[in-house]
Amino acid sequence: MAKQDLMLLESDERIDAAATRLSMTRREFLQFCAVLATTLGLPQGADAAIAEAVATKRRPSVIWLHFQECTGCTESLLRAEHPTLEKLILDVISLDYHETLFAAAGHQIEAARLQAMSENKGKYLLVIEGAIPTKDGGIYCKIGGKTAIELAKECAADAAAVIAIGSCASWGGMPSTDPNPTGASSVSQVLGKPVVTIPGCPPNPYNFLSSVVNYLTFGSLPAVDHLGRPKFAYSRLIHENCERRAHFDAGRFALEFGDDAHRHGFCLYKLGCKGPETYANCPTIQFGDIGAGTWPVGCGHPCIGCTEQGIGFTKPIHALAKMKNIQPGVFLPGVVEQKGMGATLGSAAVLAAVAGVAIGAGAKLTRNLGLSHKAEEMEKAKKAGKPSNESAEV
Ligand code: FSX
Ligand code: SF4
Ligand code: F3S
Repeated sequence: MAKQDLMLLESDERIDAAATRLSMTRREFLQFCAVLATTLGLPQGADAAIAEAVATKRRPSVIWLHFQECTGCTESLLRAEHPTLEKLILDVISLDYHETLFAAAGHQIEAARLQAMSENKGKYLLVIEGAIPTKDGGIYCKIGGKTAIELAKECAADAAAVIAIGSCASWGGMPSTDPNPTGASSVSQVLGKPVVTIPGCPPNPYNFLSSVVNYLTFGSLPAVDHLGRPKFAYSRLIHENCERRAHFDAGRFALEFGDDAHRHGFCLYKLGCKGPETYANCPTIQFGDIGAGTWPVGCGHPCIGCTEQGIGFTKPIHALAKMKNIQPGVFLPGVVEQKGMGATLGSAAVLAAVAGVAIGAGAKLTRNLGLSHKAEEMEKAKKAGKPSNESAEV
């Protein structure tokens, strides 16, 4: 659709009705559709298609199962500061089974699940929150007398698509942490086939909403990477879009929580930030709808890599991240000598990277992180009045 189509929809009664249903003005509703289209990385015109789909299409039935987890995924959907998000999610899907949100319990809720599954055979979306314990026949998580393994397989059999929401369902997450006493496994391991995964502990609710809106509008879930993660949300390292990246490039690091550098908003790499090895859109999409800076690094805490298997809940919080991509940010900061030797050394490495010797520069950058650390140690020693005859070189 062309751009003016979205404007034409402004006078469409169906859009008015959808906006009223969502307690939004028509303009807010259309803006929201434009934001979703942008989030999904869709071409021009997709905003109009999304608006029409949300306003007119039959909402897909969703069966939502809970296994080994903390219910944070559901909480993050429902506890958005801005009430619209939760409303939207519950408006674009027909939530036909959800253990924590349903007033019904026991036989009633089991009957609701079976009814929704048979009425929407082959068409419903199955969303699984939580890991699946597989040790000892799966006895560590049972609902209505059935193990999580049995329930997942039964519900997946006639589903149009399966979404594993949260890191627990995506790759085992926190319950699978060593020594993994219950054999907590991912949905795809248990089903023996790939599923769409939306990792994060909790995941960003917009990534779920955008995936479902994609399904509603185009009849399929968004394109995914080799781990089943929607590419629109997980194709960039956190480090690539981090608001503190300029400090990283200039070698300005916080060394302790609460030190001057930390209070100045410098890079958290040396406090163990896993942004350089974690794929997610946290810095761009942020959390909670309450303005800039509302994501872990924005709030002053290093990223723990909660979306990334092998990093979150696995690698110690203070361990340094591996540099997966040494490309510098587009906007290089000016190098300020008074920021200390670390600044000069780190920045020199970045300049080497710009020069295009990718592998060599990568090695150099990593080496220089060490050197800048050395330089900081030397500065500390100098301040403490201890003699040091070491010289740092690039
Ligand atoms: Fe909790 Fe969800 Fe973490 Fe897991 O999110 S927020 S433990 S990813 O399954 O409820
Ligand atoms: Fe941001 Fe962390 Fe990268 Fe520093 S290391 S720029 S805090 S993502
Ligand atoms: Fe998780 Fe890191 Fe984002 S801790 S929420 S992946 S910033």
